[in-house]
Amino acid sequence: MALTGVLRPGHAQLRVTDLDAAVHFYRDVLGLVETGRDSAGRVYFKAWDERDHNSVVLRRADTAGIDHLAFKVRDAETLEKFDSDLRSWGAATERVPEGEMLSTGMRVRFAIPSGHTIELYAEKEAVPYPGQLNNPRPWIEAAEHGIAPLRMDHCLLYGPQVNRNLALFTEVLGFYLTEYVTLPDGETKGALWLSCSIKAHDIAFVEHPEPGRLHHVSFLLESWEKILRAGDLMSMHKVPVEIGPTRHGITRGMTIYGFDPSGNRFETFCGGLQSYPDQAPIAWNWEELPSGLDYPQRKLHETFLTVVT
Ligand code: M3P
Ligand code: FE
Repeated sequence: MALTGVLRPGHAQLRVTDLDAAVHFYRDVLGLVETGRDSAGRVYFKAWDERDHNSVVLRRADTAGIDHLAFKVRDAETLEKFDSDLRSWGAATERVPEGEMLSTGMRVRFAIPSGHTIELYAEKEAVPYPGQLNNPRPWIEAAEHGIAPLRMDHCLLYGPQVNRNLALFTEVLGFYLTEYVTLPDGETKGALWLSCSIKAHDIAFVEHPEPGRLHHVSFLLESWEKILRAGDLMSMHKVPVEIGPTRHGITRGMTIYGFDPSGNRFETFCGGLQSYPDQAPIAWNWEELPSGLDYPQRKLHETFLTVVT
């Protein structure tokens, strides 16, 4: 088996200011499947085609944003090894016991230099839909409810010291750099796309003075047609759309960005490059950032660099 270590982004716990409005958005407009509510009032969702119990967890709070992004690792032994490697690197880890989140095993929690909380875990209950693992249909009725992405795919996080994040993710967690943007000095990396798989990215960072900010959580769709359908649904439900439908130069993905009712940005996207760890990362010059973001329009949408939660 080639894929070891960190497997994928597993779940994002988001803060929302109005839980009912958020549940309506994530369930009925985005089309995630609600899988549970816990005694702390958190609401759990998965995408219809995901197998594990949850990939988006909503918590009511006074400000929007991301509490933590968690990655699933291969097994318990791998989790122990990462815990000790993180400590050796100088990251203070703590353990969140099994059961603190529904259907989720023990998590190793740590802060990264950009001020975000990252977690690793090895266990999450699989809850496949009937027939998913035996002669499955290509889609089920739930795949037509709302935008209905296949999975939660990646997050873009804004904060300081992204080059220290780069060191942590590559030296300790086994990620590799797929693309980056250099600042006007032509050297310093100001935006980074990192993969732990063959995806164009599993996490990305942009240098930003305020720590711990969420730029977007992204959800995978199957095709450009599904992106256009998502745009129709966003308009039907008066979801504020920021950019798109268009194509990124960076990653080559096709995309729409919009905002949930609390102001957290989300992305629905499809396609994009596949990556391998032996390939040199793709560099983008600062002046080309507009085409990196929106290739057809070559437009640096100002809100993209300034609006975060
Ligand atoms: C994505 C993505 C920029 C491109 C962002 C790309 C900052 O969000 O999913 O590929 O130019
Ligand atoms: Fe994205």
